[in-house]
Amino acid sequence: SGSATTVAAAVNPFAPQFRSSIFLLPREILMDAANRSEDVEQTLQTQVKAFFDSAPPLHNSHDITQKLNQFIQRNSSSSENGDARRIVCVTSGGTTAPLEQRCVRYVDNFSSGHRGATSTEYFLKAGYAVIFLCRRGSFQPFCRSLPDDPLVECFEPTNDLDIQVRNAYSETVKRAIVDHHTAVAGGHLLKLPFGTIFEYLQMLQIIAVSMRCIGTRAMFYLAAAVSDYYVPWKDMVEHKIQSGSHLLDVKLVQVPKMLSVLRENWAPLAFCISFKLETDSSILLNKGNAALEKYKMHAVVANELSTRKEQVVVITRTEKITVLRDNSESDVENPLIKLLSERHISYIKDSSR
Ligand code: 9Z3
Repeated sequence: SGSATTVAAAVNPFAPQFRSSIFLLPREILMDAANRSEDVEQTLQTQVKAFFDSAPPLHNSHDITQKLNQFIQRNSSSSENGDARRIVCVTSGGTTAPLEQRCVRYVDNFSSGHRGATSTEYFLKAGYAVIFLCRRGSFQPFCRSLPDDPLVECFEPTNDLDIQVRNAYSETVKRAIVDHHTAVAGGHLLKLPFGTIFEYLQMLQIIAVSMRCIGTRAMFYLAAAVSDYYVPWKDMVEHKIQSGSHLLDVKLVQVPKMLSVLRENWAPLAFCISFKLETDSSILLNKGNAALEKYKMHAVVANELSTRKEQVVVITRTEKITVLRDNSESDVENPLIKLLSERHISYIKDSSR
């Protein structure tokens, strides 16, 4: 029928009425796509500039840069086996987006910091030096088996009002203090705390730029839960928002996607791993794949909120590997860090060919 012919023609680009456009179409599409990706790139650059221009400057950036340079230098001289250490920046905990400049209220992102703290311990075990960029007050390496209120629960006064470790905690406390001291005093662990999204992204940039000099020996393991939206500093009210109206009208702007900036500009040779968190497992792998493509990560670790301590999926361009913890006593981070460390070694070797 007539209408059937029309449909066939519409889907058949070789039909006579489409012939003239057949040769134009691919080039037009390409040009259009190129222009669009240039536009997207420009928009991103503009958003990134606006973000950093509007951010309240870090008050201790000089001190942070100095600590970083010393740390990187110390871990770049050859060890006993002749190799310089690999260095990983582990980000951990959630960033906050303040609603007031003199901040009383903020939007928070869920993350206890357990993943980052535990991973840091296994990275140190695997021979890495670790820059631990963590949310102030979140879980810390070597301290995760201590009770919530360690000072009053682990210690007790003696009869002459000295302090001693309670028997039940003596092994846990000793191990935490010795392991932590070994890592920090040995110069293999540098802890840098953040609170807001402004602090986090400025610090991540300083770290990435400082790590550029070690090339492929650098790894980024981005486990922090980073705000998607923020109030630009210049649009933020100075004082505490007063209650009174039943509608709080705050305009949140999208945080520019810094993962691509990290990969392309800040640390182009580093091995980069980002995390994808979802609560709906049916969309998790697709979202993980999309992040891998979009941000050109070397691997994406996909996890679902309720099972995140038992299993994760590592997605790379060629593989999808489910990583499970061995048993309820062990950590999924143990096999995960082993796998990522191996992949990092291969990446360094392949890049030096
Ligand atoms: C993660 O997915 C982490 O594994 C968790 C760890 C935050 C779930 P905990 O700290 O939990 O042990 O309690 N981190 C990334 C979360 C995130 O916000 N990812 C963004 C996204 O999924 C990309 S940067 O869109």
